[in-house]
Amino acid sequence: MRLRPAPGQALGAEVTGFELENASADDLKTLRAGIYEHQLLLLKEQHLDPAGFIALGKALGTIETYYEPMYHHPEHPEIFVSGSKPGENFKGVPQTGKFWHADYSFMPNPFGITMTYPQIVPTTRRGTYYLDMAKAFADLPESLRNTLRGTKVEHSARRYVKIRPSDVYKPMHEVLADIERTTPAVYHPTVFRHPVTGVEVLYVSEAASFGFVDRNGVRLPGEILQEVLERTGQLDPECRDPRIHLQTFVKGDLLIWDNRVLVHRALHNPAPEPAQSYRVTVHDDEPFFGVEDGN
Ligand code: 7UC
Ligand code: FE
Repeated sequence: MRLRPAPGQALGAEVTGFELENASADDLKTLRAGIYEHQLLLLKEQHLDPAGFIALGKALGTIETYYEPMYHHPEHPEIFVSGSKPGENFKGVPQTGKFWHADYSFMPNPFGITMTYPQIVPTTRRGTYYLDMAKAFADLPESLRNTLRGTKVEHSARRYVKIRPSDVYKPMHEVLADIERTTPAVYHPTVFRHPVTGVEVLYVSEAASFGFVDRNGVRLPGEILQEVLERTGQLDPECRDPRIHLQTFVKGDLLIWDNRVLVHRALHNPAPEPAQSYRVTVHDDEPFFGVEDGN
């Protein structure tokens, strides 16, 4: 097994020669450490069946099964299926994650690690954009960093939850009320220290963040959220900020990333080309929010 930082890239490392069946305890240790050191790992030439992909998740921690069954693989609910495969009797949800977000940030207890394993890779325009929110925080003006430290940020799924087949013909207000019941808004630390690397992470995304609340429960002006999103490069639909990394992949690639520090955004081919990706998400052994920065 070999782990090499991606040359000339802002983040990421490539892992070759990793085989789960033959991995030693040391290999798994290297893999786990690599997630936090490089934020994004690209494992080459993987040949895992669904059970093997789940086994890899279990080797990294405790699997979180997605709360909405519409995404579940029919035989393996631990696998979230994005996209669909023609001719198969199950379909995943097409065009997932086309917005800046951290997975499960709208939940009370998000997971630290996301893995995706593309099964059908379209020929063009398919990849995932990544942005390091520790670096983005460090780049903010000192006064803005001080304003954000010690605040909470409201996260909700409400903007991007997808209509389910069972929602058809329902009045909109019922669909919206159901979203608030199933995934009530949560208030997370806006800035926390990563439990492994110790860096300060800015936990804000365009898709899920709805504003900041100070220590006394007073809401900060909405313009502050706009400024933070603007300065971190999340408002440009073309994703031109030089800090944004576009990860492309070929069949056999398996991506593992640090879901605390990276926000990501899927790039989907708008053409109705077959595309399918499996996802397994994992709680590592560390508290998600590490130590909250109260200064
Ligand atoms: O369909 C989707 O884009 C799924 C998204 C709303 N949630 C992914 C997650 O884990 O947060
Ligand atoms: Fe995602």
